[in-house]
Amino acid sequence: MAIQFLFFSFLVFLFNDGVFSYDPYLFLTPSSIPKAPSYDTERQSSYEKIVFDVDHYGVKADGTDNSEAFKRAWEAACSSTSHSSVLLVPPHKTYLLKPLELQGPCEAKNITVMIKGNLKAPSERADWSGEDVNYWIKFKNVRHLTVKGGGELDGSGQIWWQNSCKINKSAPCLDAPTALVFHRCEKLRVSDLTIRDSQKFHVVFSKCANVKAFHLTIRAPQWSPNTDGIHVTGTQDIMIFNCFIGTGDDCISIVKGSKNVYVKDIVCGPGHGISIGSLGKKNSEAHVSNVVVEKATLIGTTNGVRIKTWQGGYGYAENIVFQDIFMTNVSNPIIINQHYCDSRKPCYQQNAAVAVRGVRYKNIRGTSATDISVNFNCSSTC
Ligand SMILES: *[C@@H]1O[C@H](CO)[C@@H](O)[C@H](O)[C@H]1NC(C)=O
Ligand SMILES: *[C@@H]1O[C@H](CO)[C@@H](O)[C@H](O)[C@H]1NC(C)=O
Ligand SMILES: *[C@@H]1O[C@H](CO)[C@@H](O)[C@H](O)[C@H]1NC(C)=O
Ligand SMILES: CC(=O)N[C@H]1CO[C@H](CO)[C@@H](O)[C@@H]1O
Repeated sequence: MAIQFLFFSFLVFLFNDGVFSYDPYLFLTPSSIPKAPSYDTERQSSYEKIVFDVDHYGVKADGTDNSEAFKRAWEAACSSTSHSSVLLVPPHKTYLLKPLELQGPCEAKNITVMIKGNLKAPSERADWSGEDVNYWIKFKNVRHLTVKGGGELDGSGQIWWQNSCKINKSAPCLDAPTALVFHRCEKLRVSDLTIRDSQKFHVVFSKCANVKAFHLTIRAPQWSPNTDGIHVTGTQDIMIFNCFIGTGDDCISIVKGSKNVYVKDIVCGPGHGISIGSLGKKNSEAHVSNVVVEKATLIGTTNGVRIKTWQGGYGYAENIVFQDIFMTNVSNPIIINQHYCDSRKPCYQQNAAVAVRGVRYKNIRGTSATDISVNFNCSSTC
């Protein structure tokens, strides 16, 4: 069943004194509205640039692990005193990489990781034994970092999905790696890459600031568990634009500690849609504010634009704008769920909740796969 719907401009105000308004920016001060993306990040600089080609650091193309060679190349690029240092992964080759952490701070003022070739994760979970299972490739504490190049990162996630407790109901619930993690990176640009079949989330921005992520293609099968496309946590001033994301979980998820998040021109599906949350798990505190999602197209996703909170948390999600969004056959086009519960044990009734306030929906249209297109499932105290 496809139900036509069209919403033009309405504002939801929960957990507050029922103030209604039609001014889209009433709750956003001009400085809090993330700026529209500018496309001039590619400007050539006339500064000195030194290229470190991983092929010169002992890589093997025989299908064995190359992470040690990549680490040596990274150390050379990172400690270079040049203005601009480039770590090059040459085209037309596939490099097998075990879990790899590339750390700053770097001497080089600007560092570019130019991934022209393909990177492939091991297909055995044993390659993570004794390693941190939270990532496959991780950048940590790097400033002025650019990662781009047109190449592909393949997480070889099948073995992890099969053994996920969401797929195999008798398996224990264990963690799985995120394909590409950026932790505490500032002035970060990530673009022109394909990331597919991640073990868990595809790309995570954690405690980063000043980020642009664009021209990314992210793909995993619809049934793959927890394979969020882009996950934003504890990150401020981030723009995500011009991306194609189709996975088994949220296209984009924005969670606690994130502020000034601007999402534009996203094509999403299959998957669980664009999500703020989940927030407040295990009675935790969460704050998310100033989020704009605009010009998105969602196709066949289980949710469209969603805010999800667990019972019992505290904090808030506020100043959120969803506008100019088109959906086709989406099961829950507009949803706020304050009874979110994604655990094996049932969640019990609690009164506390993360407050949801100042949410604006404008010009959202398309078809719903169910006969409910707007679902506000509020906490018992709203
Ligand atoms: C499911 O998990 C159980 C417990 O870990 C394991 O014994 C079994 O082989 C798994 N089944 C499949 C189909 O992987
Ligand atoms: C619409 O979505 C429903 C539920 O996800 C699915 O069963 C159905 O095949 C979809 N219809 C079309 C035309 O894609
Ligand atoms: C709201 O969420 C609760 C808990 O998940 C569920 O039992 C209830 O059916 C939901 N209500 C609506 C209207 O979806
Ligand atoms: C192109 C680029 O990222 N340039 C930066 C290099 O580093 C200096 C100093 O850290 C920045 O001011 C530039 O913007």
